[in-house]
Amino acid sequence: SIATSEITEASLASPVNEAVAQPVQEGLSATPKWLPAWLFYDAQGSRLFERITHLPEYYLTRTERAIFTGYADGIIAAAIDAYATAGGTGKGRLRLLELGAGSATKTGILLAAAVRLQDETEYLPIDVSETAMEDACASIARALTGVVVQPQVANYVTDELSIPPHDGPTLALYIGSSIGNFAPHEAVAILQNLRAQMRPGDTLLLGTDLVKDAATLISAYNDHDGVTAAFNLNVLRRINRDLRANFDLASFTHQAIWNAEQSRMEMHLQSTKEQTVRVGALRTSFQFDAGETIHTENSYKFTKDAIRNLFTQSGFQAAHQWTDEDQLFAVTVASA
Ligand code: AVI
Repeated sequence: SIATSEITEASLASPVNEAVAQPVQEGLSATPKWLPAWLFYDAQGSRLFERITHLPEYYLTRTERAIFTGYADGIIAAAIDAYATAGGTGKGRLRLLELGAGSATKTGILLAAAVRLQDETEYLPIDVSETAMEDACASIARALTGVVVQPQVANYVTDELSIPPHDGPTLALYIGSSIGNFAPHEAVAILQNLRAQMRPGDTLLLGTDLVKDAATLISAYNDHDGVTAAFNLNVLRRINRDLRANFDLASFTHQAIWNAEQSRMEMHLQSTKEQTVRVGALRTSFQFDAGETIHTENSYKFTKDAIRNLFTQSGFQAAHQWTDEDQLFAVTVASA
């Protein structure tokens, strides 16, 4: 009967994921088309990103890790010194705060150095994803017994931060070139949000990818095994699933472009043919010309001057900087 089919259809239709629906509607209606980069990180996308971090072409993760391994004690000492220099009088030990749940291995290097230098350390990761944070916290707690973990679920991009007070210095970590995925004005806003919660003598450690030759950059975002291509295309699979769309992944190709003027790597998905894609949950069809692209990600690359400017604009003073010998990546500690 009609009644039965209506009930069935209503109960089978999954609720529309509004957080995904709104930006997809907006981005695919725009010219040129775009999608927000955070859409990459569903379960499959997070696994693909983890694989990217192990690729020979993707020098970022291993280079930052090598900098931490080589200079962890100096980094922790810089944070403790900055507090003393600012006249900090709190009796508590250095606390490490992290924007993003972080890769436990990289953060673990700094936490291990903090524990070595001062016995016990508080670790406060802040992330939107409770699951990502549970995983990170579990492996930190397993590997480092001297670390007291206090996770906080919050969106540091869209919401005002609220960091619990601490009777001693805080070193905030924003590593992995995560800042690079935001437009310059958004990057400043994120750091200002953090700055507003910091007290004199607190410090920020920022991991930034450096400007280098185009070939090195392009191969880091277009690897031989096609893992980055799969990561980029996965956003279409996610939209198919979350919004009942019918993207044919085989008719889009991965593009990685160095935009020297804007100092950023860009990822795009290019439609190989003229086609129409239906997004059921939006009750909308989107038209693609042959060769038309969707801009899916920016990854900004910094000069040392650009890093200094970013700090100045957001109320920090760069204090110490460490790089690898090939000047691929920079780790900078700045004080509030
Ligand atoms: C997470 N983020 C810093 C990565 C980057 O390099 O911008 C994401 C990524 N995109 C392609 N490969 C890796």
